[in-house]
Amino acid sequence: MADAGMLRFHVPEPEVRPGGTPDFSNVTIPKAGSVPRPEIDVDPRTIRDMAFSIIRVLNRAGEAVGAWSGLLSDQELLEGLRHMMTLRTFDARMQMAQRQGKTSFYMQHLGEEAVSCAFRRALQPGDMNFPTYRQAGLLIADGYPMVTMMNQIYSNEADPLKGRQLPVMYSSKEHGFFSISGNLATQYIQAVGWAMASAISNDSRIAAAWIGDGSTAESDFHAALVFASTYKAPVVLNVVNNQWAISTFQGIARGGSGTFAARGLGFGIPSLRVDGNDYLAVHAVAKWAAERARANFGPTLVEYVTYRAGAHSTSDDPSAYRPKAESDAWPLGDPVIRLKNHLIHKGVWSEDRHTQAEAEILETVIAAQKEAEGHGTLHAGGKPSTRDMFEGVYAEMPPHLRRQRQQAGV
Ligand SMILES: Cc1ncc(C[n+]2csc(CCOP(=O)(O)OP(=O)(O)O)c2C)c(N)n1
Ligand SMILES: [Mg+2]
Repeated sequence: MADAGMLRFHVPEPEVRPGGTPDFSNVTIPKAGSVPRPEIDVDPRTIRDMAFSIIRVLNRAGEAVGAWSGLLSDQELLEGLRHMMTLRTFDARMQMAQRQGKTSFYMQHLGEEAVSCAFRRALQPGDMNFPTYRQAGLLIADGYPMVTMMNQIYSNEADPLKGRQLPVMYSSKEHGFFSISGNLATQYIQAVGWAMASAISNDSRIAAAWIGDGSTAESDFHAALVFASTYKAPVVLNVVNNQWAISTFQGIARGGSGTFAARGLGFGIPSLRVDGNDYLAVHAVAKWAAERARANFGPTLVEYVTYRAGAHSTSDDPSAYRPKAESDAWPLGDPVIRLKNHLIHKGVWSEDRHTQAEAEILETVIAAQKEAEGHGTLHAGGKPSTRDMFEGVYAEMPPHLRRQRQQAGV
């Protein structure tokens, strides 16, 4: 018997601190192709071990292997590579625009591009995502205009949200992208509710909920799992485990649980883990989960194992809380390089074509940026009108806002 009488308070500690040597020896990585692909009507009790493994398709040699491979054509994979490269370039330009004072704030996806870009491909028109701020790939991969995204980031006169949302909090019903809520984890209850409504009205559209590792500690996450499992809601429950929640390491939110995916097991929800930096694996698992939802088998919880290579946002400096070279040590590599190598291995891509594509994409992003800046930036050019601040939110404006609008003279 240990320490009878003396209680100790437990706080999970990260493996390393700034100045230390990055250490991911606790991340067990199964071989690509080693995890079987069950039928979509599988009894969840028989696949519990999948919540502790990692589904991977791309191996170190750049080959696609195993039961989860073979779903996408070369053309689709080349398109996927372009989506991820576009998102990365878009991020780099907008990050720079923030430093130049053209917007107040930006959040990038560096290292996580495969998750949202590949997921989008598993959905159908009319399906609805309830995203966080780190899934802009859902829009890029669905052909949403970059200029419109930039207009939102600049809060300029062409911003469809008219400056009422924080930069990067896009919204597009047509592209299945529900208005982003800054209050994290609300996405889960909203998505499950939307999915239940879709089932109640005998519709065919499914929902996708999005949450980060840190935000799973919110009670909304757990409440959503209760409803999703009880009513077998047609929803894909995505957990993006990028190892960090601003400066808090994933072990705090995960606590004593083996994995985030394992949270789903107590609810009887099939729960899988997937290599989030493997475009093919992300797509295959997303498709499996979407098919389950569409066939009335209910929710699937998917944990994407990835790494946030950049800062949390333009307001964050990760050198204060993690070793500088930690992202280089991340064992699942870089999603863009891995898909590029796969396509080169298949003989449908080359280093030269990649370099050329990078230049073309940069040119397209710069052209979009010029167009958006023609509509204004944070401190220059066109702005939404003061009147916009009062409109489009309430069906009937409350008296105190009516008074404020009068005071503002609009
Ligand atoms: C309910 C709520 N609590 C706190 C915050 C402040 N906040 C913004 S981002 C963030 C970290 C979230 O980390 P994670 O869920 O892992 O997502 P990631 O940023 O890594 O994608 C926090 C605490 C918030 N936006 N909403
Ligand atoms: Mg996180």
